[in-house]
Order: sequence, then structure tokens, then C-alpha cells
Amino acid sequence: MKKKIALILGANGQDASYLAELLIEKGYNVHGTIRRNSVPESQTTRIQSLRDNNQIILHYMDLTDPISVESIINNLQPDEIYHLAAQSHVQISFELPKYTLDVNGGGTLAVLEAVRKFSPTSKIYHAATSEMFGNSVDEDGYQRETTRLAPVSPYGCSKLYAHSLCNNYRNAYGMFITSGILFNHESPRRGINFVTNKVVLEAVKIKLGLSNELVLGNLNAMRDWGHAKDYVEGMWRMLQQEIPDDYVLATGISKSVGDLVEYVFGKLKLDYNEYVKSDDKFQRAEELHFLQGDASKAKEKLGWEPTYTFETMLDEMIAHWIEIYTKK
Ligand code: NAP
Ligand code: F7E
Repeated sequence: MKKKIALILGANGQDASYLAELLIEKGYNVHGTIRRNSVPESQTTRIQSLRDNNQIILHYMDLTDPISVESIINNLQPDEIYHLAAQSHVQISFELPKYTLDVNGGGTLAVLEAVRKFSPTSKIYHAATSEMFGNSVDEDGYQRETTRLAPVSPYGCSKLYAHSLCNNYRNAYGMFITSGILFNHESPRRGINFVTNKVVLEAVKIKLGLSNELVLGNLNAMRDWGHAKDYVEGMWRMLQQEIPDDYVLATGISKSVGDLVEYVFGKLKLDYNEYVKSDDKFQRAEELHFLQGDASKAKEKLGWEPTYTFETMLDEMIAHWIEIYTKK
């Protein structure tokens, strides 16, 4: 039987690396895109073993260059497109608002148009986000597919623009476009400027005598943190449905940044009060205070369940950094 072709946009990102592994395991012919980078030697570390074993074929594509988006989609005619490419850092989006909108908003438009014109039967997964909720919360304390969308960052606004376009193209042209409204998900492969991996990495260095402080911003913000490996399984399940739709993926448990710090330092038998400092440079111009997702729809329709807890996910991240720093 002919292998299905999957195209992952943004193939060297955290989620893409786990998704590529999953799709390879499922027998897909996996293609991915990267953009031009002046440091190619470290650009694809998250997918290095897949490259070494010729399990993924990489192509250059930049979302700000619609020609590159069109050519990859037209040439490949993928069965499934996982659109994960984005400027994904919320705080940086305050510093690069136009670029963030161009990449996440305009770039998504380029993907939708390329599929509409050149590969209309491709199924598209769009990486939407809980940042689109901003500070709206339903009365029962959860956010779900029907919760009002009112983003509080240029990143959130760019994703809402892209999400609205996806709904518009789905309705107007009958295209298969599904948006996953994913809450925060982490792993040892998370960028180290996101709060989970920043805390774990710095705490491990403190434990090993390689650092003596951890400087953070808002310790009161609350997030619903899951593991990226669980969430890419959900992405794949969304594209196996007959009808495109939107789904929340979340654990349903909310913890503060302070809880995160307490758990990680506690696990390493350190008193965080001795090391954690605060600096306004890590505070956001506007903060999203509280996220807690209700993934009932995904559980019911996709049979999706997270397998990691907040604690088992952090334990894996701690073990990862200890191994890196103690390896001979
Ligand atoms: P990530 O690690 O930051 O990966 C983003 C990917 O997009 C990277 O491969 C990056 O390439 C690529 N990219 C950035 N700008 C690009 C451009 N102009 N053209 C083409 N590619 C570009 O993000 P992630 O955590 O895996 O998240 C995957 C997606 O899910 C993103 O769209 C993110 O916004 C969304 N999301 C993430 C979470 C989460 O908690 N992780 C939650 C909800 C939604 P470079 O390495 O070259 O920058
Ligand atoms: O911040 C607070 C910060 O940058 C989490 C992205 O994947 O999830 C992610 O966005 C919280 C915020 O993730 C520091 O103010 C305190 O309240 O790890 P983060 P994020 O902004 O929630 C959503 C769902 C996405 O879609 C995004 O792509 O932690 N915080 N001190 C800090 N955050 C950072 N980065 N660094 C600090 O020093």
C-alpha cells in the first residue's frame, strides 16, 4: 500500500520532533520544513537521529515567503499537513509584534491559500492555542472550545487571526482544516526560554554548583501544563476524523509558576528562597493570569487522554538535564 505523505511545517520545533517520531512509527512518509539559519550545525538537534537514519526529508520554507509555501505544498501534495511553524514565544511577541503577526497570521494565510489552490484534498492541522482566551474563563473555572476568545498578547492576537482564517476557509471552501486549541505543553525538548525548562535547567545547574540564582518574572501566573508527547498524539487523532473541527487539549489541572519552582527545587532538595530572584524584564506588558482547560470534547470524540502528570513531566525534564550536565 502507498505510504501516506505527512508534511510538518516547522519540523525542528519541540512538538514537530515528537510528531515526526509518531508519524514515522505509524508508517508515514514524513517531510518537514526548516528555514535558513546561519547556525545549521545546531538547527536540527531535536530531529538529528531521524535525519541520521534518513527517516525525515527536509525542505526549506519560510512562512514569510509565500512562494516557498506554495512550492512545497504543490510539489508534495501531502495527505496531511501539520502547520506547527510559528513565532511561538509570547513575551518576545511584545518586542516583535509585526513580525509575529506576519509569520503566524500572514504565514497561515499563505498555507491556506496554497492548499486551496494546489492541494485541496490535503487535511490541515492548525496549531491554535489557549493564549487566544486571554483572561476569559467560564463560570466553572475552565476554558473550552466555546469560551470567549480575547487574547492579551500580540502572539495571542496573531493566533486568533490565523484561527479565524482557518474557520473561514473551512466554511467557505469546504477544506479539511482542524485547529487544536492546545494548552501549554512541555518536555526536555522545550526551548530554554520558556518557564518550565528555564526553571528545571537552572535548578539543576544550582544543584551541581554551576549557577547560584534563578531570575524570573511573575510567579503568580497559573498554567495548565501537559507533556508535548501526549499532545502530538492528539494532533494526529484530530486529522483521522471524518469531519474537521476544533478541539481543546489540556490536563484540566492548573498550577502557578511558584508551584513549578517549589516542586523542582524540592525534588532537588534545594530551598528555592535562597536562589530565586525577580526581575521586571521577565514581566509581560499584559499578563494572562490563569489557564485551566476542559478537554472533555477531545476525550469523548478522539479518545484522547494525557498520560503524563505535571510531576512526571517535570521529573523527566530534571533527569534529562542532570544527564546532560553530568555526562563525561
Ligand atoms: P517551537 O518549538 O517554537 O517551534 C516552532 C517552529 O516554527 C520551529 O521549527 C521554528 O523554526 C518554526 N518557525 C518559526 N518562524 C518561522 C517562519 N517564519 N517560517 C517557517 N518556520 C518558522 O514551538 P512548539 O512549542 O513546538 O509549538 C508548535 C506550535 O504549536 C506553534 O505554532 C506554537 O505557537 C503552537 N502552540 C504551542 C504550545 C506549547 O505549549 N508548546 C501551545 C499551544 C500552541 P526555527 O527553529 O527556525 O525558529
Ligand atoms: O510562560 C511566566 C510568564 O513563556 C508561562 C507558548 O508555548 O504556551 C506558551 O506560552 C508563564 C507566563 O509560556 C518567567 O509570565 C515567569 O505567565 O513558559 P511561558 P506561555 O507564555 O504560557 C502557550 C499556550 C503558547 O501557545 C505559546 O506558544 O510563566 N514567567 N517568569 C515566565 N515566563 C518565561 N518565559 N520566563 C520567565 O522568566
